[in-house]
This record gives sequence, structure tokens and C-alpha cells, in this order.
Amino acid sequence: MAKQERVYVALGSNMGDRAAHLAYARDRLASLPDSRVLRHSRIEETAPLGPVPQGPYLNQMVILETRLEPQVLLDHLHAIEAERGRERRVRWGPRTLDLDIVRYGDRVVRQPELTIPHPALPDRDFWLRELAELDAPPHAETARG
Ligand code: A4P
Ligand code: MG
Repeated sequence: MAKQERVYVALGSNMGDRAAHLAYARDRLASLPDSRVLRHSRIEETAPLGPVPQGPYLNQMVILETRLEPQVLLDHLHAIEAERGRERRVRWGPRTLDLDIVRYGDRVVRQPELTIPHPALPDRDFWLRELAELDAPPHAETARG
């Protein structure tokens, strides 16, 4: 079995009951085989990025500790998206639920259907904020001095 890795998974939704889609995704991620959710960031509302006019997103990030290989994890993420009625019509278009692998331990993957780290990471302020929040020591917000 693969080594245990820390994977940062980004959650996004801008259609329907956005908070319910994120909650569903957190629950499903927590029940994946050989996996557990270690932490999750706050939920942030963000203006839509990209060329397609659409409503605002709720975005969030979780740290998943898993032994699932990247491609196997991606297949699970697509299944979870499908369970929330995700339809792939327009690239970058509105979606009930989008699950992206932002980082997978220190691994680098360059395959046609999977790029890790996610190439959009440096360009998404909210992902960088969520990563910083997840990597901060617990209770850092109460630290002084
Ligand atoms: N894929 C490749 N690398 C990865 C990875 N690291 N994680 C492939 C997940 N998937 C990866 O994705 C298309 C294909 O990318 C997948 O089948 C997988 O094999 P998709 O989810 O079907 O299509 P998409 O999401 O429309 O395209 P893409 O390029 O993933 O777009 P993004 O980056 O997901 O952008 N604005 C705000 N404020 N917040 C958002 O979350 N998201 C998007 C979509 C646009 N605007 C946004 C947000
Ligand atoms: Mg995506």
C-alpha cells in the first residue's frame, strides 16, 4: 500500500445550496478508504475568476491524510462531484461542486489528466490564504509577541 501523504484538497461551489455542497464534500472526504480529514480552513466567499460570467463562489480547503494514489483519489473526487449533480458543460463555468488536488505531499505529477501541484495555485489568493491558515500552528491567532 502507498505511503501516507498529506493532500490539500480545494472545494468550490457557485450553484445551488453552496454550503450544503461543501458540507457534503467534507463528509465524503472523511469517509474515503485509507483516509482521514486532518483540518479544514474557514469557508470564504470569493468573486468568480476566469472568463465566464457567473455567481460568487464559496471556497474552502481541507488537509486529507491518505494512502490513496493521486489518480485513485482523483477518481473519487470526480465521483463525489457527480453525486452533487456536477455537469461538465463549460470549462471554468458554474458548478455545484468542484474538487481539486492542490498539493499531494511533495509529489510532482505531470499527466494529461492530472497536474500536481495544481497549476493555478500561485494565481489564487484565496488558495494561498487557505494554505497559510491550514499550515499555521493551532491557536496561532491568540499568540502574542
Ligand atoms: N485535473 C488536472 N489536474 C488536476 C488537479 N490537480 N486536481 C484535470 C483536479 N483535477 C485536475 O477539471 C478538468 C480536468 O482537470 C479534470 O477532469 C482533471 O482530470 P474540471 O473540474 O472538469 O473542469 P474545470 O474545473 O472547469 O476546469 P479547471 O481547469 O479544473 O478549472 P478550475 O481551476 O477548477 O477553475 N472562481 C472562484 N472564485 N473560485 C473557484 O473555485 N473555480 C473555477 C474553475 C473558475 N473560477 C473560480 C473557481
Ligand atoms: Mg476542477
